[in-house]
Amino acid sequence: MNNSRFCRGQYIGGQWRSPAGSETFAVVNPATEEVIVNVPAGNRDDIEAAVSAARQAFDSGPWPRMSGAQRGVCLRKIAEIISRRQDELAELEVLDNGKPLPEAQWDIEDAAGTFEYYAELSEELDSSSERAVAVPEPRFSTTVRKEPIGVAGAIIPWNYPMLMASWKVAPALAAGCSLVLKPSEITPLTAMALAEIVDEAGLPPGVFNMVTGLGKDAGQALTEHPGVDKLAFTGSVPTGSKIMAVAARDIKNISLELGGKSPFVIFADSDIEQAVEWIMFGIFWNQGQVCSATSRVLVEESLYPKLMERLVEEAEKISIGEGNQEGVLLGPLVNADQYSKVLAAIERGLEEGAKIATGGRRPADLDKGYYLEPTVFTDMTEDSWIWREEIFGPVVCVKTFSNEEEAIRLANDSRFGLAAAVMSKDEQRCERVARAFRAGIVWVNCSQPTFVEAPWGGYKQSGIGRELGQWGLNNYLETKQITRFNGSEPWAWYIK
Ligand code: TXE
Repeated sequence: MNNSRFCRGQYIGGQWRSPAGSETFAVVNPATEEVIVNVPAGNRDDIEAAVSAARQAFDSGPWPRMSGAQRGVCLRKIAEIISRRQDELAELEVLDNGKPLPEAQWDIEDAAGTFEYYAELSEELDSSSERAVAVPEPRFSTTVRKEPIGVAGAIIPWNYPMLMASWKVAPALAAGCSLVLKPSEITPLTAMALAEIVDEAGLPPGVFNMVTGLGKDAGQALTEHPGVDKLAFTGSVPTGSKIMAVAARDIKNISLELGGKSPFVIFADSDIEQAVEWIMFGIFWNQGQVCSATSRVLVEESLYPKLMERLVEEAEKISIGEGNQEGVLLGPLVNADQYSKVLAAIERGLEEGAKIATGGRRPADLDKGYYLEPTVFTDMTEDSWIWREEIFGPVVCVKTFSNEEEAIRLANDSRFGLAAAVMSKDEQRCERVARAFRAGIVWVNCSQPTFVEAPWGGYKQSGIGRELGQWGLNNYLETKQITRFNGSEPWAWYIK
């Protein structure tokens, strides 16, 4: 692999610029624990340059003034290039994040699909961004316009590097914003490739900028910068909370997509094979490093023994290894920190008295890389740490319930509210439970399917706002009313 392209600096104002400082950080392959490349650690000066380029592009450049259709052409071009480079991008994602190749391929396809979808929404803006609203005074007429919000700062995590970038970059561009993207320092490679792609697509300089760097430096500087109008963040609750506090200082618009501890309620009339399949998809996909992972499984008592037997059997069959090996379904966790965090959570679960039905250890045949067996916990108490907190690994907690009311109570008893799932052959019961869940994303008889057309985001501490669909576009739009006086006489109060 040609690594020198990852060392050339930051993408600012339509070109690769030497970094302001000389600091770098190591990007590590989680399957081998070897350093892939050292990447520039952007600092406050890099962010200053990037925001100022974005500001100029927004305040006086062509992008926000173009028609939605013209912007749509550029977005489609980006989608095309992503599709053309799909194999290379997927391999990069495997190297950087560790996920199995078929999952990475899926992510890259979805990223291209996201740009295509927002190209359409951008085109639609030409006819939908201005509309009249009826006001009761005949001498006045009012129209409401949707306008781009300005310069966006997009801060993204490491679990779906390319896809999370596309969920923010595509709608921001469609709306007419310019932006600065700050990828996670753990997985910056596909964001750098995205800068190459945007460059090839020929966007006006400064519309898209990308700065690699640590959260505490580049991330913090971007959050604090007064030239940023909107912050879009996906990541942990503590970092989201810090960003919200900083944004409060100058009343920046924010959207936050944070963690979860999502429940999956399975009633006794469910098909066991289907239930096991969806449970595994809900917690072992992407090594369980999924914000919406259904990591708390609630099973009706009478189904529990049989379901546990099948779940353990199937979990033990999962092939674990390097993401680029054929047939591998579970790769390594993303880095040493995440690995020790998940191992510590398992330790804590055992100390709390919970039991491991399967997993919980490094696979015997893999002595390098951040590998962990798929892990199933049982017998945890309602107030235990592992039942209540996000682990962000291939670790599922299974608990029983005796009736619908108890299932709903246990499901909703969480500070999070990102996703929730229910399974039963009784459609009416599924509807009742779906409505009772306090969560932004609800799945019935499945777990995890995600569509770019539907809103994505959480209740409670899982975040603020929604990504994807029309809601994702609205994140980057301001609303302006223009009210016109059409009367011939003066307005009334002072001149009689
Ligand atoms: O997240 P952070 P980390 C959860 C998961 C994981 C934990 C920690 O539980 O174990 O978060 O992961 C940038 N100002 N999720 O440490 O810190 C940082 O550089 C501005 C859930 O990676 O939230 C990165 O780009 N930015 C999540 C991004 O924030 C800052 C996905 C996310 O990092 C910053 C990932 C600061 N002060 C982890 N500090 C999900 N919801 O899907 C850090 N950053």
